[in-house]
Amino acid sequence: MKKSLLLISLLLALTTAAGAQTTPSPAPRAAGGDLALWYRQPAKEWLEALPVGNGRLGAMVFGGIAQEQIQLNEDTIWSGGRAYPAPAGAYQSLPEIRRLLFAGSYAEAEALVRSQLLTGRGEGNSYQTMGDLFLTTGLTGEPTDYRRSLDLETGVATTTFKLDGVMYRREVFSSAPDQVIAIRLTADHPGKISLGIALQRAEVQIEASGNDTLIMNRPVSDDPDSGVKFVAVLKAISTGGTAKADGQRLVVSDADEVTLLLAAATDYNRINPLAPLKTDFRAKAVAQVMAASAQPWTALAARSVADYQRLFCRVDLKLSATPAPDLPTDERLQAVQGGADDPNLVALYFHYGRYLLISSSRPGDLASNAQGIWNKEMYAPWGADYHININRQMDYWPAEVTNLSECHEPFFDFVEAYAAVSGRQTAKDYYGARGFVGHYTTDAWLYTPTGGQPKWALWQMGGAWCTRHFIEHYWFTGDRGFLQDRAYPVLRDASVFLLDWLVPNPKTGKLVAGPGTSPENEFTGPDGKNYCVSMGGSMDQEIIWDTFSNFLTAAHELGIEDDVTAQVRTSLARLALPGVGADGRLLEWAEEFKEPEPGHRHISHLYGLYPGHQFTQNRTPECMAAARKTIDYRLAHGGGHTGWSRAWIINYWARFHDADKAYENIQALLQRSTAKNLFDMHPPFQIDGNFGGTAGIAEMLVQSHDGEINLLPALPKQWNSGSFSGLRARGGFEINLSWKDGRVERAEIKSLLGQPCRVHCGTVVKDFPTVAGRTYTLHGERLD
Ligand code: FUC
Repeated sequence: MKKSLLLISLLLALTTAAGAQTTPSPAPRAAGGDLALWYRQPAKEWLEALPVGNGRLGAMVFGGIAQEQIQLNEDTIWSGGRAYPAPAGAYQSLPEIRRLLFAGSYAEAEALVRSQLLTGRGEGNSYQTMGDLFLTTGLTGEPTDYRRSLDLETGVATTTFKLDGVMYRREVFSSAPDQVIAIRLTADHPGKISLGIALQRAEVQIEASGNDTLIMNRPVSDDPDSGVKFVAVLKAISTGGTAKADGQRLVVSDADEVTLLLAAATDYNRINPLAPLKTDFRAKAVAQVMAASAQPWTALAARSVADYQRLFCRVDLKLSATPAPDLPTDERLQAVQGGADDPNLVALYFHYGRYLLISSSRPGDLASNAQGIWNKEMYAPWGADYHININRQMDYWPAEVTNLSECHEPFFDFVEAYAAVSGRQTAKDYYGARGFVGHYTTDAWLYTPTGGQPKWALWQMGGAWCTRHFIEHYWFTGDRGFLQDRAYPVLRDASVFLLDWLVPNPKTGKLVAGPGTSPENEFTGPDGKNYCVSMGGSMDQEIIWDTFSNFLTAAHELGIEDDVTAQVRTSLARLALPGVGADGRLLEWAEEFKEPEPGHRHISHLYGLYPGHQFTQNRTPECMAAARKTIDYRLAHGGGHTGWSRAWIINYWARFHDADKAYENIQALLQRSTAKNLFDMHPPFQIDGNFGGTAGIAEMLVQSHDGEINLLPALPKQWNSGSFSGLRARGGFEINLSWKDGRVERAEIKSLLGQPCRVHCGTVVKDFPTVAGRTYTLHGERLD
């Protein structure tokens, strides 16, 4: 979109009378099309099934006729469990490794890294399936009027079909208030529901209790590495017909209606996972099922939907003036894969991202893992672990801007526990440093040491990167209690580690991190061989710049001045910053090396562009020009080939205000990296791209990282008319906006904290003071 199309003048109307301008309530929703995924056939494979979740309990619904499969998850069911301490004293080899690296002796340095530093474990444990629920219906024949859908407005997955004159209906949801997965099977004729009900999983015992309950139990063992112990309790409540146990199954015959309620509990201790809970978790699951079964279905559903909508309905988004076509989601995706534009599908993808975050990350739960909470395997790809060299941070990019602050909380809990339970110990034992360290990955056991190949394992910035989420939460919410009790301590802890980790480059005197890597990438050394370990890699320097800056901001806000703030300020001033290469690209390493994989999926050295804010057009135009060349070069060499990589690129282009390129990459995300159920594909399935894509769409519509709120900074022509409500901006603002023919029609900015506001739209900038609770309206007016 040409900037001239956005040339508008903004007339500022200050709300003075109470009630004269009320906070806009969420816009009314169109039922179905715009807010539902739907299909004309059952899922043939897991990546076609539809996910439901309450943050902790997840299910994938297949919608089969003769057999319904519902694959189950509980967010703490992980293999492993033992503490793996960091090999102590590894730091003794650091001076020699650094000396070799500064001298350009990469081969010798990497040999020492392997033998002295990387003696810990790498990844190894996995998030696991809780098993499958199979419902054998005995129905045969081809149904008509088949429809399988997931309504994002309610969080309910529904399957309906007609067979032999009977209309069948199944509904599935995962209730947060009642902590059960609830399934109801009905028909429009009495006595038509007959079912064999079975649970299935490896490594469990399954037993029937009475004629209506199945209990799946992963037994307690003395082996501290034998995984989380759990119990799942399934109760079948039928109306009419008969119900009986048959071995490890339940059999319901000729019922009018059947409701299944499933609860699960585990011995995982969310505060300190290394000390399993001793409580009676079986009793807990039984009590949850009993409490849920005491409620009528309508009440259970209404409670779940109301709770879900409290979060979901805060935001609306329309990217087209016309409603979505009444076509199944897979057919629309296929059309986009064939080159079509479908702005409503992009809006659906955005809503789905929010849905997935609400469904996989509620306060008190474990943070979203590589697959959110949805995984069918006993050993998932990468163990579905907590990779923190991009992936898990990306999961939380949409949390604040799309008004789901609460869903960010599991990540804060996770990072704090990670720092406290093992991150500090590892910093001390491994590196002889203060504070806490995190490497490239961790798991439900909060593992912080590292091991394996240096290319991914030797990277110490994972923990520090996670701390930027804390300051972001403060910027969006203004929560000073959070700043004082949570953000400041964790930023301080990360900063003191970094103070101890930095060393002067003997040639320049500047402070550099290392030995480290640029996540998962390699360079060609002077001897023509490929290496990965160096000093002062650009991403490390940018993360340190960011962490120090964020720490100093937090300290300033709290009025804290002490030795640590003084040291951080001094080190920040001496910090080496990324250079620019002969061809004008931002350098990925401190020196200009040849790159064996010029289209590498990690474009780590643009961290300062997004999620950071070190590089902006206003403050660092030269870095922005270099960053643009970097990204063009990567893309020209095949970059963006994983879903999460593509999603990151969308956010990069949004920060460049380049609507066309951002849009091109949204199309590519849908075309190359999206499954039929709209799950992001690395491949395989990895949920980070869903969340990064959602954040990228928001970033195209509103930005607030550079001291101002920028409205529609990267609006592509394909989204010519539309509206959003409820998006949030840093400084504590909530924004509703409508646009037509590429021009802002009306923007309502609600001030939540009474901070001064600077709004930027096209070439127009307005500054004004605000009062907390008031809404300020901007009317667009054409100048051209
Ligand atoms: C990062 C990426 C991989 C993958 C893994 C889970 O290390 O480099 O592509 O996404 O995380």
